[in-house]
Amino acid sequence: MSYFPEISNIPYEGPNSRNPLAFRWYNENEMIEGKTMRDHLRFSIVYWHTMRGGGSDPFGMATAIRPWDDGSDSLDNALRRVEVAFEIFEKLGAPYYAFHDRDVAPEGKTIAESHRNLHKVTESLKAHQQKTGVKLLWGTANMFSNPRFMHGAATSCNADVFAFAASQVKTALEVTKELGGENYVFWGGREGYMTLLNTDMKREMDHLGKFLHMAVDYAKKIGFSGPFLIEPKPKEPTKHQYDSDSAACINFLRAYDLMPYFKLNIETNHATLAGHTMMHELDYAGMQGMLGSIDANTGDLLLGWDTDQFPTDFYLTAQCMLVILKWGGFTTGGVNFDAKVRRESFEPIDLFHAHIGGMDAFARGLRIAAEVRKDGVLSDFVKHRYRSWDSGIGKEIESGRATFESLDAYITGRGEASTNESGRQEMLENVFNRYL
Ligand code: XLS
Ligand code: NI
Ligand code: NI
Repeated sequence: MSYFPEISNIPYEGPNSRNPLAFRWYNENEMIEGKTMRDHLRFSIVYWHTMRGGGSDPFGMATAIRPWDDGSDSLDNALRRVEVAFEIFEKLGAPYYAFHDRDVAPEGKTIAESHRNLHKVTESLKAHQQKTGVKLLWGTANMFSNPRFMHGAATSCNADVFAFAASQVKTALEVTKELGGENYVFWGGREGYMTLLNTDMKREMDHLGKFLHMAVDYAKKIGFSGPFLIEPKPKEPTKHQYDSDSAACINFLRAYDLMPYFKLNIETNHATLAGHTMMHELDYAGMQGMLGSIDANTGDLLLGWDTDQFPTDFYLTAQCMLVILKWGGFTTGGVNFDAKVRRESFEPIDLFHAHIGGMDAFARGLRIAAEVRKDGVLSDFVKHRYRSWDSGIGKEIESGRATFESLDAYITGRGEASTNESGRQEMLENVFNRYL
């Protein structure tokens, strides 16, 4: 049975197509830099927004009442959603999806019942994966919605809540492994604080370090080898989230000896909430070998919260892809659309338009980035800009032979530094625009 009989598999029709249900840029088998577009982009659809988002906001209830969803918390309803989800994944030609435990299966009255529900739905997810070839990019546990997590999960002041979270992640890891998930994500929704007046930050962060080590140990035990990913976000829901940006996460991982097991899952809208560009966050992670995956979306620069909109801006996607390609592209990660349709876009077909737009925006971004790299104008400029480090005094400093005394003698002999050159930002922006 089909839930979208009027929609066929979305075809690639090329840039001149006027068909809103076709790709204009995403041609999955086309080769770019020696790899298919499918393998470069590794698109993934999220269960939480696409299957569970209804458009409710602090001022009103859900607007998107899905015809297949009876609104109940029953297992039957959860299992029906799986059918719908895989029809969407398949018709869009997305090779991956991602979910939280509570997106796919209802929470029970006890934790044992919740685990049973999750295992039950996992059987169906597995069968659908086998039937369609769609794979799991990552699994995660929702440890932020239920009121028990009001003070945090691994960083709660209540040790029982820590234990509850541990049990939840243990099961989520088992399920992710069972489904062949390629990564496991931690987004610390409530891992942070509102006021230091009631918070022992040192103790909370130590607990978080312990928690993640337990996850690493358990993953080893059950043979889950995919990397763990931390998803930085600076605020919302808490005022100070511990995993605030790439630099803070990497510092935390290094301080708690977790570097070998973790990478980052970087989200565009979280980068901008942190006061950074997405490119900065990607480059910072990339230079430390910590770029794992991305949550592709975009924020509204006029609104100061996580609006999770679908990315449509080629300038943004081209710059993202330029940094991602620079650091070697994805291995286990991918372009995961952590994005939701607007509250006003309440019809099921809007889910298709949204994903087609996001996939095309990243496909176009990939094409642009590859052209920029092929011509090499930008990378040549950067290389040339740093040429004073390739020989002479620069080379001596980089190779570790220079000291304050030797540099003092060198510059005293010359009397003044050599003349600076323009950074040419405006010219480079014009060069970049040639490729758009
Ligand atoms: C919320 C986060 C969340 C994670 C998964 O802002 O983006 O959706 O991606 O827990
Ligand atoms: Ni996210
Ligand atoms: Ni987000």
